[in-house]
Amino acid sequence: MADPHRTTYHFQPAANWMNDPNGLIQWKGQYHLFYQYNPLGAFHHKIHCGHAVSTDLVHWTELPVALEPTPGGPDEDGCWSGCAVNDAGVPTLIYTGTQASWQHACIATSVDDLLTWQKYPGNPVIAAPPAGLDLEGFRDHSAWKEGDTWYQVIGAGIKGVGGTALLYRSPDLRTWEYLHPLCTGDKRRTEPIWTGSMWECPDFFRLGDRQVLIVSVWDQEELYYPAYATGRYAGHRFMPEQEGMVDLGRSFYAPQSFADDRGRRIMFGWLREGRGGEAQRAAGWSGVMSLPRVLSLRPDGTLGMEPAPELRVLRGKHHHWSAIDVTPDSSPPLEEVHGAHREFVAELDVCVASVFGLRVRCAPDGAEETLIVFSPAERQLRIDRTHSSLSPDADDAPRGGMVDLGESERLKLNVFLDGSVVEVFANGRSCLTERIYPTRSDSLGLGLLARGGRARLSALDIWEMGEARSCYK
Ligand code: DQQ
Repeated sequence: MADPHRTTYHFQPAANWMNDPNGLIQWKGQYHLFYQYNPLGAFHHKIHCGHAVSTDLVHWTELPVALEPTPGGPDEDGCWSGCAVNDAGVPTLIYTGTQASWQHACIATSVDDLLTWQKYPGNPVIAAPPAGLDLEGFRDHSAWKEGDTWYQVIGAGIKGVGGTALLYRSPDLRTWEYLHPLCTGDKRRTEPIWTGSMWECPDFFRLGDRQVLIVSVWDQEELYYPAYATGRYAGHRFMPEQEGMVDLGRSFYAPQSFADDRGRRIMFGWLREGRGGEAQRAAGWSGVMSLPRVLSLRPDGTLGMEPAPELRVLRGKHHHWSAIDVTPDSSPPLEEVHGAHREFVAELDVCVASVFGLRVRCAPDGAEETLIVFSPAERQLRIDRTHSSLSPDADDAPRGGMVDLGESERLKLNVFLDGSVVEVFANGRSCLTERIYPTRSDSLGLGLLARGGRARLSALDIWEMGEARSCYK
């Protein structure tokens, strides 16, 4: 029987462990997705660089592994996260080689349109962190070119201070000179968001008339969430102006973005599991890639995020309702659209209710159900997983945060349900992604809920989603 927790339209390899997206690049019309991958099983170990391609961001073909650790080499214990650049026609990966406790920058190039990769014999190109800094971690790369000069930032933490992105420059991607921290956080500061003691996977890019820095917040061996800052970049220093969460959940992590040939900035993130290691090994797989998110800069300097419109190709049978009233005692029956792989668009018109929500993956007797709920007074969007799974192993922590709606702005939810993934986009700017593991094969029900009053939806659209099965070579 097919594994009900696997996705049918989010990318995931056929089996084994996957984590961060790496080296995202569009090359000769094809989108390339590299990712952290362990071909030996569903656990993080001796990480290789997996590879998949797509012509539409939706249907992916898994290709042979792009990089594997070289015994005795500077990446013998893992080819960790990095980015891809076009070096005057030469595709080049900049990644972190790990060797025991060492983390150092390595590069590899391809002469056959990214299919096979040759490691630079002079690796590592940056053998050690800069002298004089007491650092926690030294890994993950975001590179760009200014004139004839390459720049990159490497994620780290300055002990006792906070996360940092260390700036380097190079004439040729092979010799690098350390400049200074591009930007450093303060681990004691909690507002507007806490950014931990070390930053993984920095991603630094231009968006509109601002520069954006996204980092994944790490602290004492724990992975938290990606945070973003938009601001000014001058004198090779970054001055944040607006800061926020990239996703209000705790599954989406280590995102990376790239510019496509239409000038869009597209981001993918790793959707971490919400169940224990044993369950992951037993399933034979771990990790899912998020849907592609198109980024934009909003007028107030915050980050906008929408699902890539290419995903609409997956929309199958369509169900539409308009002007729906939901009260604590009655809501329209949605039996005909039950399922585990659906897209919803719900537009809230009037909400007198204290809580409005969608119920997904519900068992007929209510033993399992997941709630995606919005409280208008606090403008809080949450996923309530208290009853998502009868399994004691499944993470049931509530997750969520504020969707900062304007005075007369109405909530518009775009929800993607795909096996164990719930990925929510709210009003083109807030995302909330979590993993759920219903145990019962009949936990497929969908519904609406209102508490403490009436809610009216101006429209509800639900699509049965087609499969974007990856092909395997
Ligand atoms: N994953 C990689 C690291 C990175 C971390 C290792 C973030 O390079 O810091 O698999 O999830």
